[in-house]
Amino acid sequence: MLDSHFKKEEFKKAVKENVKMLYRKTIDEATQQQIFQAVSLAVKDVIIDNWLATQKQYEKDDPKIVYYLSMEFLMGRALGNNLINLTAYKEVKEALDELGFDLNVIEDQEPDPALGNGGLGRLAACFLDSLATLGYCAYGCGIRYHYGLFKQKIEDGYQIEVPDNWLKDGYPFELRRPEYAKEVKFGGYVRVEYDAATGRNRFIQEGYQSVMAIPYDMPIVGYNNKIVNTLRIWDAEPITDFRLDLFDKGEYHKAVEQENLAKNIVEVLYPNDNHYAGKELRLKQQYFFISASIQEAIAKFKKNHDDLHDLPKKVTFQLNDTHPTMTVAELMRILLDEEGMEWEEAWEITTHTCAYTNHTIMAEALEKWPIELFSKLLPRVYQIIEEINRRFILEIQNKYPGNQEKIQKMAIIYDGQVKMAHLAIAGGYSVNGVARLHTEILEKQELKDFYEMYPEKFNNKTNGITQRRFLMHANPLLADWITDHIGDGWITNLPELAKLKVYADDKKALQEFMNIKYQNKVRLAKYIQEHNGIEVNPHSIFDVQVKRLHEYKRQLMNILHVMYLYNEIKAHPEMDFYPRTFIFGAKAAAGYRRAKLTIKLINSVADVINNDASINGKLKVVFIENYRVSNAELIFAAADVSEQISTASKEASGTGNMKFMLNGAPTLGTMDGANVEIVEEVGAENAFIFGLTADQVINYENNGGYDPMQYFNNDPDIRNVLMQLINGTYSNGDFNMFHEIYDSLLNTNCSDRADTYFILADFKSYAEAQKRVEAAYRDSEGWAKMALLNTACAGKFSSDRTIQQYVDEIWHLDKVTIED
Ligand code: AZC
Repeated sequence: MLDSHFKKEEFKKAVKENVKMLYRKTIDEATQQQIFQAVSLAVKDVIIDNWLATQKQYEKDDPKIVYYLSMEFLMGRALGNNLINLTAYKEVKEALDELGFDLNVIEDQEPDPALGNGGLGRLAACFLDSLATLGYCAYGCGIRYHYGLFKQKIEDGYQIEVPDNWLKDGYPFELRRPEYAKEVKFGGYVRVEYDAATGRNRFIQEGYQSVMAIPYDMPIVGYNNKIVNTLRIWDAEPITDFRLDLFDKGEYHKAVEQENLAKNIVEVLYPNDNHYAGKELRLKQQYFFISASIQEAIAKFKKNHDDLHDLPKKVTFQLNDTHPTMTVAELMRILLDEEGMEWEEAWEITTHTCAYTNHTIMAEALEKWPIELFSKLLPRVYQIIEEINRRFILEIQNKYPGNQEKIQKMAIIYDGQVKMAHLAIAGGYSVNGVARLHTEILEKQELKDFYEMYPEKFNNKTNGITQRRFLMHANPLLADWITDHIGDGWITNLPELAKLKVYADDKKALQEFMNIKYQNKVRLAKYIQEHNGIEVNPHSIFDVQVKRLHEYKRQLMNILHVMYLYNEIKAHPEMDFYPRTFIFGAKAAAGYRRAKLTIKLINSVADVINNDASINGKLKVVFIENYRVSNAELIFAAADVSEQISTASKEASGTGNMKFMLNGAPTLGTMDGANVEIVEEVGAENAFIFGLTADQVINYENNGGYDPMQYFNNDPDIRNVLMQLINGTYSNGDFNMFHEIYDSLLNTNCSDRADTYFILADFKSYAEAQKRVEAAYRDSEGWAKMALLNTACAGKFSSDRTIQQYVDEIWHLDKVTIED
């Protein structure tokens, strides 16, 4: 493609024209940022034609639509990805070369849109890519946060959060669509009015404040198929025109409040991953984007269908975790209050249109809103939820007569709280987990009662990632090598990677494969040198853990093990030790104290070890600042070892694990999340598995029987490392600095359970697995084979496969092709 559209000379001309039009400059006067804007505009021009054509085709075919509703879309940069999917990357690179610019440098000018925290938001982004590539009609619906996830700076080893003003230079790929604006109402009260004509009550919200939701559309380019879908993110603006009456009435204060509401609501993304903070503004954000999205979806449906009873045939609302669960109530509100339906028919439509994905079993992530807050902010929606709850409890009583415990455990409103997961399950037709193990735990443990009541709703959809970004764009050397060997079918059919297996014993191929890894390591080493001022040896083992910082992900176990290795090397200087570089990248939620202290610990350990000349550079520790999608791409391509070491049962799936595997890094991990399926695909001999199983962990938890002190007492290595947390080894003699971490493991001083995440229980088994890694790496041919097999067996983990399963088993969408 771009085939017919893309002509190099025309493109160059367009870039020059754009620079002139936008900045009144010639291209040699323009800054790199200005060139980026001009190039993006030229690319957008091509995209817009396809976008229009896609729209036309959808109007003609009237396919079923999925609305992927998500508080988070962690898109990463668009320019490179769009060029890849337009199959114009190489041509544009050449064209820019001829103009004297380096496409990589131009790409680096783009802000990295971080409208998400971690796995959940990045999954949404991969799904959009796959939906467009597979030719399904899909809209991503979210929020246009003015500030994305904070930028991380490290100062004196501590994380500092800096605002991410990603819109400051203007974002060339977005399109403002004021003609689709929607009003969203908050607060006030509900007046009930009897309507004699229909014999029914009408519910009218009065005394409310409202904001205008203004959509911005971003194109989602499918791979080589001319399809361009839409990510629609909503901005908020005050309704000045509507509410001038308030000024007139002298209600100045109210009018200003309303202005502020609009300003605040979309200001910033909450920086929590897997954690519920219960802030009122967050609830406003949720209702804001859901109300706007559902209103728009219904308006669109009504444009070319006249019977809303057909909605489930034409529309699915997929709820990305419980954050968009308001959908259930908002859809009911529209059907009841605006469309005048009876409860039963509205409920029938709603429960066949909504579907829910669960992404975690972490209790602290469960959304439970106090009814006081909820009912004040959303009086009518709350009434509807009360009625849903009343009827749901009747259903429970019907099924389990006299069983009060069931009601207590399953009610949507209980103990003064609205339980969003319960609403999502009761109000939808599908509940899915994100990896096989995770879905099993949901069914047997976390959502057991719901599973027993509605087994038919439950299903698994193991996560996936897009190979277009995480192999083609992230690792062009490997992508080209693969295409040279097995053709380019893998780009849209990842299981074709299995054809690489025939090279597992081919010395030349293995050498080439590892040579590419080496070049990627050199590329990352350069980045680390530039950004951290640390020199790392590209011949050392690159052992990488990059993901959000969370206790359950156990970055702490990793760094404690590094401390242990360092002790070993110091104690046995003669010991044969293969050089290792431990690479970390992680943001901690701004208010997560212990996670931030873990970052400080990693940096402190790095300081001591990296500056100890006596170990001859055998060990290096690097904390990469501001881990995000753009540098992740460099990191995955360069990794030798993929650290996936969460406490078994806690990581719902993980998707970083898949990105490493795809780029030829074996997994060092627990039997958790999708690791289980990774091992199943690649074989246990091509991964390094250790630690307690999910069953063992759950068993300990249910029976309260784990005692970390026994490991501390009986294992001198563990004791030694833990003591170094409180004897100043890594804190210039400050005994207090890391005391909290020490306490958290042994519960000498803290309120929660000791070592909640079983670090001491798994420590020795982890250290032993690390020894196996080292031994395996020494056998360079054996390692090369293992690395290559990881890539060859990654076929299952494409988000194309995941999306096809959602389509076949939940959404039932129609495939669309663009007619020329
Ligand atoms: C994450 C899970 O922690 C991660 O294991 C999974 O791969 C990812 O979702 C995508 O499914 N969950 C979250 O980021 N957040 C919440 C609230 O679950």
